[in-house]
Order: sequence, then structure tokens, then C-alpha cells
Amino acid sequence: MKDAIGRHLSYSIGKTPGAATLRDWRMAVSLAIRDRMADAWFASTRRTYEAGAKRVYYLSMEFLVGRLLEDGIVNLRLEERVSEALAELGQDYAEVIADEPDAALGNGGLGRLAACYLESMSTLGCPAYGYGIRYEHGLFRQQIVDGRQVERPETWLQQPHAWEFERPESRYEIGFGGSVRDGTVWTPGESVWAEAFDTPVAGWNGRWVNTLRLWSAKPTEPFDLDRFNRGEYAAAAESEALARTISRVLYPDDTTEQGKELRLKQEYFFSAASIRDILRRFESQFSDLRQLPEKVAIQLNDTHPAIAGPELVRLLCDEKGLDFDEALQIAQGTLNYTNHTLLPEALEHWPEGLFGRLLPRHLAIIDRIDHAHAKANPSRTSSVRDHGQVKMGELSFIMANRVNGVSALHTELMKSTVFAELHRLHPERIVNQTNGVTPRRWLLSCNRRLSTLIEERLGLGWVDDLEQLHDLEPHLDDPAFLDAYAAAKTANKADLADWMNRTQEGLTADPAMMFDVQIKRIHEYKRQHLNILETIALWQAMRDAPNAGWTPRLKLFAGKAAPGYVFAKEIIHLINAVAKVVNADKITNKMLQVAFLPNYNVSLAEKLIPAADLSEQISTAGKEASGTGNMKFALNGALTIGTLDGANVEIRDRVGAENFFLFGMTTDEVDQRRAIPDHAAKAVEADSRLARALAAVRDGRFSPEDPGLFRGIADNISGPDYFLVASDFSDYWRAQREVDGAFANAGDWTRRAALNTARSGWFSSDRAIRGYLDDIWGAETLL
Ligand code: BZD
Repeated sequence: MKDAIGRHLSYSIGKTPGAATLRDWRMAVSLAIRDRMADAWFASTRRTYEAGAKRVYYLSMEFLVGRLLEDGIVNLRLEERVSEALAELGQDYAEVIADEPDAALGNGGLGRLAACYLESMSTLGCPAYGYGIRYEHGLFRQQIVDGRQVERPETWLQQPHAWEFERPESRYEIGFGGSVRDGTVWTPGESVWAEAFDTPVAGWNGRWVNTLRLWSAKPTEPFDLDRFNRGEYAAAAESEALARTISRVLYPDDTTEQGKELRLKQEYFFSAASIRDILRRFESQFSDLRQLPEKVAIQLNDTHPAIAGPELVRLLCDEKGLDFDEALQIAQGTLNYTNHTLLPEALEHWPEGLFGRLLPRHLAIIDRIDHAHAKANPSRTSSVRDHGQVKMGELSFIMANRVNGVSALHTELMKSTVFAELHRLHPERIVNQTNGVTPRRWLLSCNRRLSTLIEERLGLGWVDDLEQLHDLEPHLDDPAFLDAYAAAKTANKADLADWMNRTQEGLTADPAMMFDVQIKRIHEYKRQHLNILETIALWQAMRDAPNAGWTPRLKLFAGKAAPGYVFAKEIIHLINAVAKVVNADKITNKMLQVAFLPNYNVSLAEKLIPAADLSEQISTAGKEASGTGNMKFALNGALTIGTLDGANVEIRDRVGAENFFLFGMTTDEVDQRRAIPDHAAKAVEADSRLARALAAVRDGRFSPEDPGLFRGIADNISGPDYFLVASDFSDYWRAQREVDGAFANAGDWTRRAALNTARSGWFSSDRAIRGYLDDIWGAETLL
């Protein structure tokens, strides 16, 4: 290992050890690790060909992979060798790992899920490719300036990326616009190249390695030499810049649908390149396109790649010469669609004018698909085209063999709400696949102390068979185990506290406090404002009775708001304003501290989750499709305070109701409550704590220099309050006081935390991927 690192430092990076920077060392280590994936990578490809196996293609606009070096080292089981080698080279292992920028090619849960699934597909030996976009700029970097979110561009590709292989020979010309002649001959008005970059994805033990193939947009005509020679330098580079715009930046909106032309271009760009690549690979091995559903399964990660359906039909008809009905049947046998949200504002639809201008042939194909579907289902009343819009959810549904939701509750709501009619027509099509998370990243590597303890008791079988964590339960009767479990948590908290106290002005975190953590995108339905309101009420109660024996708490928040989501940004501002006042209060600041940690990303999650005591999963029931952070917390021994929403329901079922703090309305109660006139005002009137906390927000207690600053938030909560913060407040307060009492009994708390770990094995993404393999893809694993 030492030689391999040294060789890469000299011959790949071109530095001597004396001149090498931390980045040079990190690049050298990364290349040495990447080398060791190569043979298994080639072998995986060879085995797949030889077996004539079905391949799985996971199409996703987002892959939120985070750092890759530690992942590679851990999965190849090279930790000791790398840390020894680095020590001998005079380098610090942890520093080298931490030098890597996150690949933030995703917004949140949907993108992170895709990354966990890729890793699990490799662990299981499922022949698979991830297909996405190689964004030059990932999700923006969040700065907090005077308490407010400020977005800065993210620049991970400004330094060389160690993990990818450029494949200039794998490129496709992707057209846009233009016209259609004779009904089928599409002549695009402009085009760009989609060029492939491949990243190997190694599974546990490095036995199987799949490929993440990301497309980068390149101009078909590099630059205009004539204009350049005339001195028109900017104009000469214009078409080049325009082409590259397509893969320039990740859209930062995770819930509101934008309807921007560039977004549709991105979607078509990567879907079309992926479909062509899939057909090319298929045809290099098989001759009969009717075998496609037998040999290929394509998973659409939400509707963002939905245009892959019409594109596949187009290629089969217009280029391969199949008739339409056969092409449609093949496509429907190959495609599947995962839905990640029921929020109406997030369901993708495109104005048909824009759509038809950019993809004229596809619009015609969509109409034919829709007509064919309507003809086969005469009782259908809705259609893909509706009020001048093209609805991508409907399109995905009718083009898919299987449609799935991401938690049991979410799947049932899909059936009864957005897809009610299509479900009636196709009752077999919707299936559930509850989300999962990879235990390699989300326990083994992010929580060394706990995973070492588990290894001492159980060995390492749980790492790729996470239900083995059940075997921890007998150890809960061993006080030494519980002590060690508690010690691991405390040490994780102490590390985090040290780091926060160094970096967060005004904060004094003490590992003896309860670490109460809410980390996720900032959104009204996730109700960070419910949490901060309870924080305010708690602070007020503490001031009233400072000696009432309060359980000391650190309230931690982190998350990004979409740049255009004004209310979410105000919530961030309020949290920071509350933190400033509360942390400085001499009466309470030993009992209550508040922090908003900037720039939440995968790496920060890896620091926070192992140190959490309490996991906040407090969405308005019916709105959080699943959640995956909730699973990571439970696995790492945080207890959940949560509503009956998304996968919380299943987490509670598994860890036991007595180890989960439930509060709030159910989905049915939410609907009923909304129908009550002035529901929020009534809730405020009924709860004096809530009224008082809201008054403090409204009257400028946290913004003395601008007393009206947060009035909008207070008015929303006591007025329209669509997400029912006010109506759930009292029960949330009650549950939080139950948490206080439980935490005060340290021994019992540890037991309940350890039970969360022992009973969370089902939430492995390996289990989820087995579900997809069996129920959706019909594919075999080759390990
Ligand atoms: O997907 C999330 C849901 O909100 C979670 O409940 C669920 O656990 C995860 C994984 O299934 N949805 C997203 O993260 N959505 C996005 O990030 C997104 C991105 C672009 C456009 C629309 C939504």
C-alpha cells in the first residue's frame, strides 16, 4: 500500500513527498484504492456477459454520493493497511479522508437513496448501472450570514476528481427542437454531445463492482474560428458555453416544480443518452429487441427521467423499424417508476408548447401512447395531456411495468389519491418498496465506536446481513454491553461537541446534554418551525422555573432551503435568531442550547447521526413519503420523536412503540382538522404555551433591532397553517416532556437506544434492493 501510494504520488500526481500537499496525498491514496477496484470491475462485467444476465439500469437526475475514499477503503477492507501506510508516510488518515470534497450531486433523500441503492446492488452482485448527470456544480454551498442563508456555488470539479474515468469514445449526439417530417423523421434544430464519465462502485468486500455512468454535455461544434479571428471572442465561444450549460448545475429545488426549459433539456439529455447506451449494450449481446424486457430492467427514479419512455419507443419505431404497438409493449415491459412524493406542487408537468418545441416527435409519441392506453381502458377519464400540460406522473405510470412507493403508508396513499384511477385500472401495478440505507456507510464507517462494539459481540456478519443485529438483544442483559454502548455514544457526542464549540460562535455544547437533532431539507411539511416553536416554549418555561429539574438539551438543526423558497429561508433565520438569544441567556444556557449548523451535506450527516440521542421526524402526516434519515438515526441508537408518517410507521412497528415517542395527528385526522374553520386560531387559543411562544416571535423577542421581522412566520402558524403546526403543538410538547423524563433515566434510555439499533436491521438498502429484484426487476444476482 505504501509503495502504491508512493508510486501514484510520483507518477500520477508528479510530486515528491516533500512537495506534496494534503490534496496530493489524498489523490495518491484514492488512485491506489481505485486501482484495486479495477480487476473486480472487469470481472463483474465479464460475468454478466457470460451469464447472459439481466441488467438493471437506475436512471436518476441525482446521485448524492458524498465522499468516496473512505467508502472504497472500507468496502475493500483496506483500512488498516491504508492507515499504517499513511502513518509511515507521515500523514494522518483522518485528515486525508476529510480532505475530499463531497460529490453533492443531489438535493436530499431521493439522491442519497440512489447512492445507497447503487452500493447495495454492488454488494449483492446485481449487474447494474447508475445513469445520471455529471453536474459541474453540485448543490449550492450554504453560508449563514447574519443568521440568513446565502447560496454560494459549489465547485467540486475545480479540482481533479480521483474516481472517474472519462470515456470520450462513449458519446451520443442528443438533439433538441427542429421539426418532424412525414410523421416520423425528426430533424433536431440543435444538438449536443453527451459524453460518459464512469465511476466504479464497489460493494462490500470488493467482490462486485458496478458502474455509475454520468453524462457531461459537450458542444458538437467546439467554437467559431471565423468569429474568433474577427476578434469576437465572446461570441466565438457562445455555442460552446450554451451546450455546456446543460450539465452545468444541479437544480436546487427539491419540492417545487420549476417548469424551466433548461430542466427539461437536462432530463431529456441524460435520459436519451442512457437509453441509447442501454440499447447499444443490449444489441452488442443479443439480436432480438423483443427480448429487451427479459434482459433489461430500467428504474425511473421519480418522473425526472420519464421522457426515457417515449424516447425508447421512438428509437424502437423510428430507428429500429418496429411497429408502434410492439415498441410500446417492449418499453412497458422494461420500464418501472418510483414515486417519491405526493405533494401536488412537486408533481412534474410541462406546458405542451414548451414540450412540443423542444421534443416535437416525443409529444406526438406521447399522444399515441395515451390514445392506446385510453382505447384499452375505455372507462378512463384522465389523460397524460391535460389543460395544456404534459403530466409526467401519468406518463410514467402508463409506461411502467411496476410503479412503487417508498413506504407502506405512502404506497397506500398513492393508491387512494394521485393514482387512484390508474390504480383501479391496473390494480397489480403499484407495489411498495420501503426505502433502506446502506449499513456500510451509515453504521460501519460513520460510527466506528458502535460498529467496533457490535463486531466484538457479533463479528462482522451483520455488515451485509443487517438483520443479524437482532442478535444484540441478548447482550442487553449484560451491563458491560450497555455501559460500552453508552460510552460509545458519549464519545461520539464529545467529538461533535468539541468540533461545534470550536466552529460555532456563541455555542457551548456539553456531551451530558441530550443531543436533539433535526437534519433534512428545510420545508414547511417537515416542520422545523414546530421544533423551534417548542424550543421557544421550553426556554420560556425554563426561565419561569429555572430549578424545576429540566433535562438539559442541545437542539441541533441543519439543512438547506431551496433558494427561491422564502418561507423556508425565514425559518432558518428564525432558528439562528432564537439560538443567539437562548445561548446567551445566563439563566437557561446550561439547560438549553440551540445551533443551526451550516452547509448540511452527507459528510455532516455522518458526523451528526452517530452523536444523536433524539431524532426529530415530525412531518405533517401524509406528507413525508418515507424518510431515510429516520432509519439512519434509529440504526445508530437515537430514539425517534415522530408522527405516523412515511417509514416512521414501520420503524415504530419494528423497534417497538415503547421505544419511540409518537405524537400528532394521523393522515385522516389531518384531513379532518384542515376542514375545521380557524383550526390554527383554535389551537393557539387552547394552548397558552403555544400562544406565548408565538407572541415572542411576533413581537420581536428574537429580532429586537427589527421587531416585525418574524411576524410572517407567526401569522402563518396562527392563520392558514396548512401544515398544522399549531394543531400538533400541544401533543408535541407532551411527547417532548415524555422524552425529558425518559432521558433522565440514563440506564433505561441506553437500553432503548440499543434496542433501536438491534431492531433496525430491516432498514438496510440490501433488503430494499432484494425487494426490487424480486418484485420489480425479476433479475438475479451473480454472487
Ligand atoms: O425522497 C424524498 C422524500 O421527500 C423522502 O420522504 C424520501 O425518503 C426520499 C427517498 O425516497 N424526496 C426527495 O428527496 N426529492 C427530491 O430531492 C427532489 C429533487 C428534485 C425534484 C423534486 C424532488
